[in-house]
Amino acid sequence: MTTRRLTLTNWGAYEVETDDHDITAVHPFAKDPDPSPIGQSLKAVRRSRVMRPAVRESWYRHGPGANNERRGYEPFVEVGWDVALDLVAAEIDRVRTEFGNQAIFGGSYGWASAGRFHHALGQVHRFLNSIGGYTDSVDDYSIAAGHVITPHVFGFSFDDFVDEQPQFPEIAEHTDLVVSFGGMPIKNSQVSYGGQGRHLLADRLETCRDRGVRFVNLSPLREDLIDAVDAEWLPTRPNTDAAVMLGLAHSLLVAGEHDEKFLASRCFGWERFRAYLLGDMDGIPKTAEWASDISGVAADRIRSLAFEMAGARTLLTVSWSVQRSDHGEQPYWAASALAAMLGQIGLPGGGLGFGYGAVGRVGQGVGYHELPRLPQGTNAVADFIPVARISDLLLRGGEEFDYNGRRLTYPETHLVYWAGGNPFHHHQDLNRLAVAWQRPDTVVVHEPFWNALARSADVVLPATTTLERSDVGGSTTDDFIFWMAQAIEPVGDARNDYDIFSDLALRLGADDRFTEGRTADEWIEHLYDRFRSYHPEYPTLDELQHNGYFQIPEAWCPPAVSRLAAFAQDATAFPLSTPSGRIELYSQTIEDFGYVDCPPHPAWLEPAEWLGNANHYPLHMISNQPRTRLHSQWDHGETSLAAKVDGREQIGMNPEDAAERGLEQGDLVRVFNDRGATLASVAIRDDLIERVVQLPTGAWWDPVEPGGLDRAGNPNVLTRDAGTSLLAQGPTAQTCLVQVERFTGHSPRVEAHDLPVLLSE
Ligand SMILES: Nc1nc2c(c(=O)[nH]1)N[C@H]1C(S)=C(S)[C@@H](COP(=O)(O)OP(=O)(O)OC[C@H]3O[C@@H](n4cnc5c(=O)[nH]c(N)nc54)[C@H](O)[C@@H]3O)O[C@H]1N2
Ligand SMILES: Nc1nc2c(c(=O)[nH]1)N[C@H]1C(S)=C(S)[C@@H](COP(=O)(O)OP(=O)(O)OC[C@H]3O[C@@H](n4cnc5c(=O)[nH]c(N)nc54)[C@H](O)[C@@H]3O)O[C@H]1N2
Ligand SMILES: [Mo]
Repeated sequence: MTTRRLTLTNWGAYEVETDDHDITAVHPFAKDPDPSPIGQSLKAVRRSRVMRPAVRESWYRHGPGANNERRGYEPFVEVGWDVALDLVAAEIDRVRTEFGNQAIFGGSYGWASAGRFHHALGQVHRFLNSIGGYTDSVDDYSIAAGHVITPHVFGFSFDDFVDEQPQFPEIAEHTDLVVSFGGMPIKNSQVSYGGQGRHLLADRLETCRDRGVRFVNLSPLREDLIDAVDAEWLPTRPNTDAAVMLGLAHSLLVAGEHDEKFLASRCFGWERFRAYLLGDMDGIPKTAEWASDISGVAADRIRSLAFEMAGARTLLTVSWSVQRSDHGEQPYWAASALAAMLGQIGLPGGGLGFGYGAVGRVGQGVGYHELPRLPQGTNAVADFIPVARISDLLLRGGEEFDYNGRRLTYPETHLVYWAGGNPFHHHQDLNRLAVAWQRPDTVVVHEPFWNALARSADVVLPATTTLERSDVGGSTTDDFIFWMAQAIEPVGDARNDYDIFSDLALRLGADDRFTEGRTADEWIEHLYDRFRSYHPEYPTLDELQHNGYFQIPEAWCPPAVSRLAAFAQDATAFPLSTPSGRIELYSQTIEDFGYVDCPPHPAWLEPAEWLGNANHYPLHMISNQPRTRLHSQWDHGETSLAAKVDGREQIGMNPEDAAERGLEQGDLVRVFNDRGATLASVAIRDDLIERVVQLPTGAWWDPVEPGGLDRAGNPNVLTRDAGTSLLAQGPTAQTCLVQVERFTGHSPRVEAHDLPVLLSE
């Protein structure tokens, strides 16, 4: 007999069809007009699974710290749950007693799975808080530089900025011209943190086009803005956006097309920024010609575009990827200054917005609403790292570092605990991470799958996937709430993160604090009932379970009110929370930090690696988000595998660059630089500018030996591990030069999805 049950993923809702045992089909949620193909990969739920708790052989036989250099390359001993939990509890207790809780790194960054209760990050943080605390991480890989620079410029948080920026219905109605740096990739909007009921971006963009909105796409890749909007593509060299923005700003200034009144009444530091544009300080006027030399965009087009922007209701958009680069704070600040010069910030459909298309919720027009939430407790440890400083933390314990005006110290780390993220996916310079990873005494990981993170652990505890448990699902800026019904029994001996932590908390004397006496199902009921006691208009849990989902009426989550609109109307009554009360085009605060790599006004700073200094490694690699998966999740599923060639990723390459190397479609190539090398299959594409190659993220890291060739096409063996600046310390994956050559050796089989060698006790 087959049964269909509704579930929710970070890329949308699906009905999962099962027979008595297996998933037989996956059907997109009927209300979703544009479902993501990634859902089909859920059928691989039994592949590459961690079936039983497993302990790295040397660690098992000789204890913490034994042969750490073999992490990632050793067999595992499979053990029973009691043995594994005793080992982990004893090790946590040893580390916290001998070194203190700051010696436990539990930042555990990652996307995990949808679900309000069974969310691995919420679970691991609550657990570590209950046992005395841990060193945490702040910001994220998505938008770290944006998080840190936005409050300096606008006086409120980046997340609020994104919620309050013009939404698509408003853009369709009011905007004439959208000038987009980095585009609005539809494939990216398929994903949303916590999941969403409907995918609407393609439809929203088409509505804009039908209403006559004109789109300009400044990006190295044409497909970043869909053809359906008839966008004008201005091919732009990677990491040169700040220069183009400055060239546009200079063009406005010298033509007198800037809004003096807005700059005088709504901005602070215009004189300083103006002097920089004119070259008063460095002798370099930031002319359209200057910007053209750097970016490759024609000077005439920069000038004419500036005038078009001044003459129309213009929305400037900047993708999140643009700030994931060396000095990534600058393009965001420069865009803010350019929008200020146009004087349209706060006007309907005008001004500036970040990350339309980055994830589904951006610009969707659905306001914030509450959802059940697992309390996290409080962390007794004050130490933290900016999230992308993980290798530095492990390599430089005891050393000081700078972050947003603070001088902090990396604690010494003895134990790393990870649940719900994959640093061997997300971090840059994986060969460096692998060296840093040898430092701690112990690494504990909860994972459903034998990916590179699980292989690089000492103790792997098998976790269930969404399909193996029930939960309430939804995200606070989507208009659906789901009952995520368990579809299959747990695979192997997998357990829910919550149940694993409950048993550990019991062993560590924190049972009451962690569980408060509730089972997982009791928690879900408790959290939902408490949520509903404030919102009696929502369905009961029984009703939700019965109907599968609930669509929240529009009136219950009105779009956020724009503070910038109020400020634009009356700057005295509604000042911004910046030191000046205005938009800061110059920041005394940042000046006082005295950072050599973050000037006090928007500026163009040459990136560490870009086409302007590509001597040794001549190609700029864009490692963007994969169309066929969420990061590294379900890399072993059918949607992901279908886009690979011989099990490895395809690298996009311009026909000229391919011809220069004698390469043809499907050829096997080695992509390399000083940091590492990986294999990929050539995909020739003419929608990519010359000297730029594109290798999506997410292939499970598959090195032949420590520090050696990666077989699967993981771009993070090539990317550089350095912060955007001392201000944000954000990741800079998009600042990366490489070389590509034909691989002439014997083509090694990709082993990424194989199981490690498993021994019995
Ligand atoms: N080169 C390059 N690198 C990048 C980026 C880039 O643009 N270029 N982008 C960066 C960005 S923006 C991000 S957000 C990061 C993403 O990096 P991550 O969020 O770390 O990547 P995921 O692959 O989503 O990792 C989630 C892990 O959680 C596991 N998991 C899923 N559900 C559960 C569960 O219920 N319990 C447990 N215990 N585990 C579970 C999955 O199997 C998977 O291993 O990558 C970053 N890395
Ligand atoms: N299908 C799918 N969707 C996803 C994800 C996924 O894993 N899979 N991950 C989600 C996550 S966690 C995040 S944070 C968002 C990220 O959203 P983004 O950061 O917007 O995504 P990317 O795909 O990294 O980059 C988008 C485009 O930016 C362009 N670009 C790169 N560097 C530059 C530059 O220097 N200048 C200009 N002008 N353009 C540049 C590239 O051509 C690239 O295709 O995506 C989300 N959406
Ligand atoms: Mo992200």
